[in-house]
Formats: sequence, C-alpha cells, structure tokens
Amino acid sequence: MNHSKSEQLFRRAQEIIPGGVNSPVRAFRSVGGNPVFIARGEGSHIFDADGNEYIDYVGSWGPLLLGHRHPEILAALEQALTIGTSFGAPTEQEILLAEAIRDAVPSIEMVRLVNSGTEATMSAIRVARGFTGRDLIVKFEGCYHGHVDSLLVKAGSGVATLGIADTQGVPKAFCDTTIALPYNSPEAVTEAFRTHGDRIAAVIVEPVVGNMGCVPPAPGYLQMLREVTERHGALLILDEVMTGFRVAFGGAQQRYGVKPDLTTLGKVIGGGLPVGAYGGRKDIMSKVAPAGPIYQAGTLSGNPLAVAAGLAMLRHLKAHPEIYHQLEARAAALCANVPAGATVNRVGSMFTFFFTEGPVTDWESAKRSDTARFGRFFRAMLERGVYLAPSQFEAAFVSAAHTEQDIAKTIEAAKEAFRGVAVV
Ligand code: HOZ
Repeated sequence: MNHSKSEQLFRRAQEIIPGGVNSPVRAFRSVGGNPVFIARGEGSHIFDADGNEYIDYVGSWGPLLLGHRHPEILAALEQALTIGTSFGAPTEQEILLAEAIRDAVPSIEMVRLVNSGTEATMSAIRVARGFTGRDLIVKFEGCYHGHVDSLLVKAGSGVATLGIADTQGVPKAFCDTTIALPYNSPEAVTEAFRTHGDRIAAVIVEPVVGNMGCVPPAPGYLQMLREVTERHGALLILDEVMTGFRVAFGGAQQRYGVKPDLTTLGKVIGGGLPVGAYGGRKDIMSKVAPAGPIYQAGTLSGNPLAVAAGLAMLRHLKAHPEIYHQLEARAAALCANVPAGATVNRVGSMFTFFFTEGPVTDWESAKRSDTARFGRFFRAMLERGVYLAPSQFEAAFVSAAHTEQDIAKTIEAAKEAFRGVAVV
C-alpha cells in the first residue's frame, strides 16, 4: 500500500496540532508507523488520502452502528440543515430524542443532552456528589470515562495505550477523591465500602469494558455493584458510552438485567455526530439546574444536527430489531477461530484480540497481552485492508453495514496476520 499522502499530511499536522492528531489514541504510537488520514467513508468501508480502502472496525469508536453515510441519517441531516445549525434554545426535536432514549432505556426517567461522553460522565459524577452530599467516587482500573480530571486515575484507552500513569495537570486533591479498584473483583468493592462506605457518592463503571480492550463483566458482578451501592446509599452509574444501543437496544443494562441510578451515553445517540447524555432516576435528575441546585450547562447541548442524526438512528434501530441478531452472528463468526497464543473477548458486536493465553478479565490480565505483537498484527491487518483500533486497549466494532463478504475477507486477513506474528 502506498501511504505517501498520509505521511505528508502527518508531517504538516505535527507542525500545528500536538502530536499531529486531535485525540492521542489516533496517532498509531503504540502500533508503530504513522496514522492514515481518512478521506471518506461509505457503509462498512473507509478510504484514506492515498485512495487505499479498508473494512472499518473502528466505526468512529463505536457509534456507527449503521456504518458510514447511512441514507436515513443523511436525509435527517439534510432536513435539519434547512432549519438551522444551532439555536442555543429549546427545540421539539430534543424532546423527541429524550423520549426515544427513555423508551429504549427505561432506567432513564429524565435525561440531559450534552456534547460528548466526557461531558456526560463529568456531569453525572457532579450530580451524584450533589445528590448524596458525598465526595468519593469509585472507578475501576483500565476503565476510561473520558478525560475528566478525577476519572483519569488508572484509566484505560489512550492513557493506558501511551502508558501515561499520572496525567500532569490534574491536582492531587482531585485524584484523592477517586478510589480505583480492580474490575471484576467483588472483594475489592466490599472492602472499599467497608472502609469508606459513608463517603462514597457513586460507583462508575463500564458495564462491559471497552477501554482495556473488550472485557465482559463476570456473572453476577454488575448485580453485586447494584446491591452494594444501594445498601450504602451510593449511586450506581453505568457508563454506556460504548455499550449503549450497541450490546442491546437497551444497552448493557438490558443485556445483563441491572438497573442503575444514572447512565451516561455518548456519540452513539448522535449517530456519530458530537453528542452525549446523562440521565436516570427522576428524583436525582430533578436536582439539575434550573430544576435544582446542581449546575451544568452548554450552548451546543441539544444541537439540532446532532439531535436529528441521533433520532434517525434510534428510530431505525427500533424499527429493525433484527439488526442485533445480525451483529451478534457476524461478530461471532469473526471471533470464532482464534489461534493458540491469543485470546478473544466478545460481547455482542464489540470484541478484542489479545496476545496472551488469557483469560482477560481485568486490567492486570489485559496488560499481560504482548503489545508489540499486537502492533505487528495491527499493521499486517492494515496492509490487508482491515482497519482496527490502533491500540491493544480498545475494542473493535461490527456494524450493520458489514457484509458476509467483509467478514470472510477479515477472517482470511486475520489468519495470515496471526501467522505473520507467529501465533498459529
Ligand atoms: N473514547 C474512545 C474510547 N476508547 C477513544 C477515542 C479517543 O480517545 O479518541
């Protein structure tokens, strides 16, 4: 493959944008080589600046459940453009999107739209603190909840990928309000609540972790979190930025049968446009300004373009529940034959290949994966026209636009790539 235009663009970008990218994990730093610059996407495929074509398993980091440029989303955007691009004032469409979210995720009795997953988690923990009158937040090692100061402690995603243990610029006092525990360990949670129970405002968790690679919850784990938080008067926040509308129409909470107090959602409810949301119990959400004393705001919140695209996507998903069977079946086929020396974790249509015998159940086991080998595998896949997330500590996503041919081609590419990194 020729990458000369991407190389040229990357040189230019580095002069003006830190590291040449607008979000660190895009930079390919942990997989070797330089990023490819994307020119356009169509369905399950993306095309780079040099005209190379790839089957895309990043899907804008999850939200493109229907693939790139889905006609119903484009039509909704075209319609929205005839009205205006931003008002900073309420519109009826925001109510429709809020109702569609509540319809799919019944634990969300009230919802506030924001602009990103980071804003959603930042706001949700503020609300949890305001509602409970407590300061401490429990999170889990390897989980990533956006670049919120106090949630960057032992975070996954780009933080883990780049090995930035302690982000500079976050005051120690903020980190001191975070208790980071191993994921999937009920004992650690019980112990933390035994010691600090009356000071913990909330437990925030990715119900299926996507940010140390895909790591599912152990059977009963989410129920245990529900029970312990309830017993101690703390809130349970499910961060469904990745899993919302992805692992089931009603998200991980539907798939695993757990009812949180608050839920955070991200770009998925914008069909890929910049949007996020947090919501949950009415008695809690009623404390958000102007209904209550917990302040949170945003000019672009409920932006008409993002709302239109999101609504089109949620309506399409609701009208086509068969999509979830297709996603499950295609992802299962993709993950069926992983050679010895590697392991795969999959929940629904999100998955990760790890270069360790496994099992991978938490950050300790995820980081045992041979990341150099992952890097070689990633590059071999790229050269064969398959675009995976450029990090061992991210998930891959199948969309409804992926065809059986895409899956078959990806399986063939993976066989060769595994052989190339001596996992056979
Ligand atoms: N938030 C995404 C989840 N891992 C990664 C995208 C990014 O950091 O750019």
